[in-house]
Amino acid sequence: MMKKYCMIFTILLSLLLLSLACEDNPFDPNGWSAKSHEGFVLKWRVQGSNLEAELKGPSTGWIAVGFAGSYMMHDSNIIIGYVSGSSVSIRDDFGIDSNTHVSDSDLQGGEQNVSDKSGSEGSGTTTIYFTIPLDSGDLYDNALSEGQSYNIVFACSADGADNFTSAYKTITNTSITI
Ligand SMILES: [Ca+2]
Ligand SMILES: [Ca+2]
Repeated sequence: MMKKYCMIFTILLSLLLLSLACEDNPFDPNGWSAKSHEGFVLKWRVQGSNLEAELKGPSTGWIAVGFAGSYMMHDSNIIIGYVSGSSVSIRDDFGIDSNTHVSDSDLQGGEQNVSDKSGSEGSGTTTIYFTIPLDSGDLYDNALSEGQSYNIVFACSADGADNFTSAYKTITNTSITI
């Protein structure tokens, strides 16, 4: 009997260690995965042909995540947002070089493809929620496929920079599997 309990305990412990070892969290019952990196936390899940996302970053100014670019912001589909009082502003951008992002609306043929926008501000942090198509067809959004790994950029401004234009304070690359 004791041996049986030992075995169950060992299996449970192994499962726990296995789940801790995975950078994403495949055991979330609602299908959410998460990535923490240098003060940023990105949560995401595929819903039909869309990607639902929540981004928390270490600034009360703007925060941003860029999907499937090359180095830093370059060629990334960037979603940037800030919260000012009760107003939440979130924009669909594109990284035209490693540290410059432009609204898709200002690029030829580009358009805004971010929906279900909301957000909140905490002590030293901002959180934004949004939905983007996995494949918008826009040249300035990068098509994503479930199960594939992508380069990700996280960036944020200094505290209080409630706009889309201030310089970044932090920028960092990582990767996720959609
Ligand atoms: Ca777009
Ligand atoms: Ca874009």
